[in-house]
Amino acid sequence: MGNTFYGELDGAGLRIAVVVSRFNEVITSRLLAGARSALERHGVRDDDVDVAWVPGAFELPIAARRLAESRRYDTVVCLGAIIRGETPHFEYIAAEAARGIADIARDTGVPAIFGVLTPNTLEQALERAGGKAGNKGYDAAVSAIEMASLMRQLRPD
Ligand code: INI
Repeated sequence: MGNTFYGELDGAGLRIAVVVSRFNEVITSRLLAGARSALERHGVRDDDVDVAWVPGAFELPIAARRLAESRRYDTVVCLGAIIRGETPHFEYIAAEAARGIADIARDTGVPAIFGVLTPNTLEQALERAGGKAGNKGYDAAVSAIEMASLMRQLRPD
């Protein structure tokens, strides 16, 4: 029987970058608070968490890529909120954010976590940012810890 690898939810020693968009800040600040809470709860030191703010979700990939390429972080968490009702170009922004973030992980090998809400309404966004549907920022940070741990185990050396 071969090995089975899985990431552990122990954040001790991990260095994490969070990129968060200012657009819909009432939502994204709650996602960030959720992410910080998850990181703290899982043992990531506050000094090991760097945060970069960008104007909107469209700009998440370029900042996240710079951080990933720095090799200073085990993982980069991207947080944003694109609300369908607010923008006719919802699809363009959402698609670019998703593709851009996926490309970072593929191109750099650093896990880039998609913590971007794409709800139909502000109410739905609030539900997912600390409301009755939980906090997707918290969930994104937990995924980041799991992936960082897994990637450490899967190192070629
Ligand atoms: N950016 C978001 O993060 N969410 C949105 O809902 C949104 N809307 O509604 O337009 C949005 N637009 C800004 C966009 O991300 C860029 O910052 C802007 O187009 C400049 O490139």
